[in-house]
Amino acid sequence: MRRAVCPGSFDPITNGHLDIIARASKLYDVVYVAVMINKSKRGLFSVEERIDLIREVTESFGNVQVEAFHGLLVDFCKEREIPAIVKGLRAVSDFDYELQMAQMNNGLSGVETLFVPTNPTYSFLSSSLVKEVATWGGDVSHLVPEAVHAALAERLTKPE
Ligand code: COD
Repeated sequence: MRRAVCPGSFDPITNGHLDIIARASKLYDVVYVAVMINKSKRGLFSVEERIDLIREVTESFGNVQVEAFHGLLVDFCKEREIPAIVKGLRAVSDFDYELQMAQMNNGLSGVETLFVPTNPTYSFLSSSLVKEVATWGGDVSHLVPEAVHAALAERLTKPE
């Protein structure tokens, strides 16, 4: 069974993330989506909300498992016998940090990182930009799945 993981914060999942997960799901038998918990960073969506949204938008792929994890990504991989991390690369600016993480993860446990070039339609896209634009009423409907668009509209119009 060929397994890989797509890790991230996914606060919230965007069409850029979804494109990478969809492409990984064609290459591997099982793709884990690991929602890595960072306790020092308060998200717009709770980890449970992010997981529900990711499950909803990846359900049709048929081989994607979504889980939360607190700790090192290499430990997530070790516990599930996952030999490969799949990451999307947007631009040269991503490369420096992604290379450092890939080398560190490989040094820690031997896990390999495979980079998938972003779909050019989404090369500028990040969760933070989506949240910023949506907060000020900009249209992000073409940048996120429908379920995420609805969740953003609800979250950003409700007082905290
Ligand atoms: N197009 C293509 N790919 C994209 C796009 C896009 N528009 N946007 C995001 N991606 C891909 C990238 O591969 C990105 O790395 C991934 O999706 C996740 O993106 P985010 O923004 O949701 O998540 P990040 O960057 O906050 O995630 C960082 C991790 C959580 C993966 C990292 O910090 C981590 O592995 N943490 C766990 C702790 C650990 O092991 N630390 C040591 C690392 S060496």
